[in-house]
Amino acid sequence: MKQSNWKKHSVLIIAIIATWLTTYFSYLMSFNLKIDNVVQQFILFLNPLSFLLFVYGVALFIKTPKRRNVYILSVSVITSIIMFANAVFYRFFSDFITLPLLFQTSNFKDLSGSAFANMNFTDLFFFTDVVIIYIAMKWLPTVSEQQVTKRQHTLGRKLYFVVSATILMFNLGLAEAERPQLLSRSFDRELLVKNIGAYNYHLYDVFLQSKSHAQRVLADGSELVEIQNYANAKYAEPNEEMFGLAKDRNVILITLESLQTFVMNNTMDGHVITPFLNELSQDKDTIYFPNFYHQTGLGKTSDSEFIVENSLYPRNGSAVFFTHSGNKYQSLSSRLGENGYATSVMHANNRSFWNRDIMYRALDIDQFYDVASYDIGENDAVNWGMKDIPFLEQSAEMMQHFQQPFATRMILLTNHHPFTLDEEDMYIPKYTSNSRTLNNYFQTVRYMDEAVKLFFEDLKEKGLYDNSIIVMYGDHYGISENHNKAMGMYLDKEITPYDNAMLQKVPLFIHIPGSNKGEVREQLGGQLDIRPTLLHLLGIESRGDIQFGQDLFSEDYDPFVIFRDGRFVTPEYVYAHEICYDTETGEEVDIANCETSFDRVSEELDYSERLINGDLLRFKTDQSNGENGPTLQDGKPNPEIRSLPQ
Ligand code: GP9
Ligand code: MN
Repeated sequence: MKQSNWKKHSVLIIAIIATWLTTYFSYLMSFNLKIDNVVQQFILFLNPLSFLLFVYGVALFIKTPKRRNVYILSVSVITSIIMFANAVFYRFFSDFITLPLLFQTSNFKDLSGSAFANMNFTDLFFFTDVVIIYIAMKWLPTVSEQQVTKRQHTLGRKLYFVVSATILMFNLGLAEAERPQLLSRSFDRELLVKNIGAYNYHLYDVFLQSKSHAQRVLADGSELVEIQNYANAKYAEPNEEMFGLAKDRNVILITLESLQTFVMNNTMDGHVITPFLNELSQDKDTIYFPNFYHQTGLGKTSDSEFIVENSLYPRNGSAVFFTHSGNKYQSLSSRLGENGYATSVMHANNRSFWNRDIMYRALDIDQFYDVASYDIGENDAVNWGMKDIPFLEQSAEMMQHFQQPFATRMILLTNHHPFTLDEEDMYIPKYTSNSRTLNNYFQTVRYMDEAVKLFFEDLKEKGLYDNSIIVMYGDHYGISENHNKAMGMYLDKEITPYDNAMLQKVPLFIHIPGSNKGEVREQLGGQLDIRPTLLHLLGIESRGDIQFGQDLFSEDYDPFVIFRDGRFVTPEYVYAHEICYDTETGEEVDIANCETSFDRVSEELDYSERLINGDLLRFKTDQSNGENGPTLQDGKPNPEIRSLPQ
């Protein structure tokens, strides 16, 4: 290009460089990306460039300088917003935004509290490029069109796009060398962003989402056979001693919001954090699982509900409660319903939040006691809504009038980010670290512990205790990786990816009054195991159901926990952030030890994903369970789905 041509495009060049650098520094500032070597650092630096060259390059086709500037400025604003939104999102979810979430606007109102708590003044940094470009436009002289001939124009443009494409190829080549199978194992969004960049990742996400939409349209029953075979092979026979142990009892399944196992049997500045749960974990009637993991993804609480109901993995990169509430499922609730249980969910939030009202129909839940079923007095709400103590108190009240046997899932709310609490509910002081989130967390956990204790007393008083089985589990982490520093201070160690994986442990309590089966069971387990375990305790067969979890009490139980993001834990190894660790010691070991399990992990996650994306359960005809099993056939809506109260 001639001198004049450089001049003519100086705004464009400045724009590309400014956005490129702003993006790169945004990566460094906002995301906790694990970079191991110089090549990875270089890929990270390079990865925004190809996309920016293409998207800014469109300006070369715009003739009028004024319009061209408007276009360039718009691109810079949009890219800045993308990075800014991702950064805010990341602080809460430790993950990157995916397309379906952007369309979940009905949640934005409720999420905004958390979102605002996650914004800083320094976030203006994301718009640095916009300012630079604007100044460049004001100060640099506009060069007229005539100085360059048409031929030079076309040649220059061609060269520009050839260079852009070459950079893209170079980037992909480097990424593939660094991380083989990058695109086929795309459940790890961090890897994608690290290697192909945030913008290309979003494009790829659009492609994936459209593909999953097409999958449903194109799916037929034949795929189901393979998946059914896999599930059948994985089925673990119930343990004779445990099968039917809680037969005909009421089921009370409590979601302990954001509760992680690290607070159990632990103290904070000398204060016991979970006195009641500690005691319960040692109770003669409680089987407590300290090595049990959540397997949720972006859908968090709703994902945990999905897992417990279906023993399937939630969706990759979106909340299945939103994307697949029209599917056919063979849920825990429908199984219990067939066996004479009155099923319900109790949760003092709007019924439409997380699309619950719609999804609960698909899950065949009889009743949803939402916020409208509760009387929320002046001091009864904090943070996201009704406090756990009055919620559980009023729920126990309602339960007395339930038709028995009943199976109800209760979802707590107070121990939710940003973990705010009224003064009078603080049983212990705050922690002191650089993370307000962690500082508050201990207090809200302590409050929840108190709420559960009072609830147990209430159940006893109301005569509901002896004839029930009470299962409680933590739904997902409360403290994201964003708080590693503060966590490190609390745990008195530097937090590695191994520790982060270990921190995904959530407690599971199976409390069967009068059973005398209490023990602390060290075996591994994950949320997908809850469905088969519970069904078998109630004496309900689950053979033939398509589920990927196993009965935790089965002699054939295979301890292998797969996280939704592809990390996994076995009794020997933990795989996290592309590193293989020894489960016992947390020491790094040769990656080959973990590599042998890669196929298994991909296969299982892929089966689950295909089952959901293709809505394959609509093709299931249930032979194995005889009269017990529902007959799901041709994808027509089930006429017997009971409607939820308005
Ligand atoms: C809100 C509750 C919290 O209804 O389920 O959801 P979460 O943010 O934990 O997914
Ligand atoms: Mn939750």
